[in-house]
This record gives sequence, structure tokens and C-alpha cells, in this order.
Amino acid sequence: MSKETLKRIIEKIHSSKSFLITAHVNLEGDALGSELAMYILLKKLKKRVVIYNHDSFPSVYEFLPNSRVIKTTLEKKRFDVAFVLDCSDSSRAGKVKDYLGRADCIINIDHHISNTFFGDINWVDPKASSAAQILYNLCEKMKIMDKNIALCLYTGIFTDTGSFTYASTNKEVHRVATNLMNYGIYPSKVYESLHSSCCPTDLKFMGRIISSLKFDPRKKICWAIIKKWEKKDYDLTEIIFSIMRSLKGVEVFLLFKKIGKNETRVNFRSCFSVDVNRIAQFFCGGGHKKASGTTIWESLEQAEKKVIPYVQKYTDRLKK
Ligand SMILES: [Mn+2]
Repeated sequence: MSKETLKRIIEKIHSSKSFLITAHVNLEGDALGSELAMYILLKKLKKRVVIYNHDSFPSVYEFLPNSRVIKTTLEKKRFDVAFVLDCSDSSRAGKVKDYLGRADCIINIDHHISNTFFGDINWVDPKASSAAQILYNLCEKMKIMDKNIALCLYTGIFTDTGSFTYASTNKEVHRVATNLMNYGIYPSKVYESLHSSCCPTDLKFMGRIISSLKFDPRKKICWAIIKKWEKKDYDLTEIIFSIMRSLKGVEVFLLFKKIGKNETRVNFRSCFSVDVNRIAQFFCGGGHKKASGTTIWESLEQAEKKVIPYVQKYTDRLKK
């Protein structure tokens, strides 16, 4: 973490009056938790703040404080500062990207290793488990924390560490989580809010996916082809991956989701040493070493034909 960058951000907060906050498309716990924590922090400093996102608010996150303030339309206005959170690139903000020019200063706070440093100020820490963990440092430095901010940040960290199970979970993550719990956060409640959201249809849908999993001959790569992916209020992606990850010895997991006739979303997860950020980058995507994604503008079948051989070659090369 750069102390100089943190100082510049704090100065910018104090010297500015109006703020726009946004995060990436396909909202999840880290994006929303970070946005709302930032919102509460700025409101406590009596600033004018708007949260504006590309996607509509997924109702599973309604337990987060102030979730109703989040907007999907924006009136014509200028801002002193735009905070872009948890986005590796400004294009990840979807339609909000076109509004970033309305801000005099763009502050990019992110933890993706593929970050393009698109901001006027860039606080990018790929070692951080989540954007929320980076924002925790800001709150700590500014000595601004309360139960609501703590719940938002805890939810962000909880989501991006897969409930504290991913490789990004280290001592620092637990230190931050412990400090946040001092504000009255109950992990079991957060878990219930986030993970008890499926309906019977979802489970049957996931059952069909699991029963048709595919493997490479060496059983190092496991993938699923999903012919109809419906955008829901909550994301089944992590639940499906968590089931897949229970397989012993598999190094790379992929989901191919049909979004449109010639639009396929591919999600990558890795165990062990395979860097799926680099694999996703080959297909114009990105993310983290152990979790990444891309969109391939071709049919489901063509995307599978392109990606799987590449992943096979990539993992084979590592063995040599
Ligand atoms: Mn994140």
C-alpha cells in the first residue's frame, strides 16, 4: 500500500464537495459493500454523494445499510470526484463509464492484478483480498468506522474470500475481519443473508449442471456448459464453483454460460498454481490469479472449442 496515494485520496476527500461512486457490472458483495461503505464515510463528512451503477440492485443484498440510495439513472450533473471501486478497467463500470468524464478527478480503488490504472489517482493493491479490505485501510486512517460501515466492509471481504476459504485469506484478512467484528458484526448472520437465497428450482438447475460436468483426460480441468443462464437477483456462480472445488486434484474450473447467440461468458477459477488471470487475458478478459473471467463473442460451442485446448496447453506447459 502506498502511503502517498492514501494521503492524496484523503486530501482529495476533504477538499471536494460532490462525489460519484460506482463499481463493476454484475454487482456482488465486494462491489456493493465497498460502494456503501464509501457512501456512509462520505455522508459522515457531510458530502454530496451519489451511487450510480450499470446494473440494478440485487435484492439479496438488501440487508446492507443504505442499499436503497443506489441509483441506475443519473441526472445531468458534474462531480468533483468519481470513485470507481473494484473495477480492473473503467469499461467494467458498464454504461457508467460514459459519465466518468463529468468528474474532475477519477479515483480508482481496486485489487485486480489486471488493473489498467485508468484513474487520476490509482490505489491498486493486488495483495488485498477485496476492494473492501483496501477501503478498511482508508477508514482506519481517517478514523471513521461504525457498525454500518463495518457490515458493508465485512460483507465485501466475506464475498471475495469465498467466506474466508480462498487462498487470498491470510492473517491480515483475519485481522481486519476481527476488528470489524468489534463493531457488532455476526459472521453467521452475514452468511445466512448471503447464502440462504436459493429456491428449489435453483438447486435442480445446479444439479443438472453438476451431473453434466466435463473433464480433460487427465482430470485436471473441469468445466460446465450452461445452455441457458438467467440473470438472477443473486449469483449462482460461486455456489456452483464451490461444489466443483470439492473435487480432488482438479487445477482449473470453468463455467461457459450462454448469454446470447454469439455471446458466451466464461468464468475461470483455479486451485494450485495455475494463473487464470493470464488465461483470461489471452481471451481479452482478466481478473485475479485464481479467479477471472471473459466474454467471448461467439457461440457456446465455439467458445468451448477455443478455450479448453488453450487451457490444456497452458496447464501442460506448467508441468514441463
Ligand atoms: Mn472484488
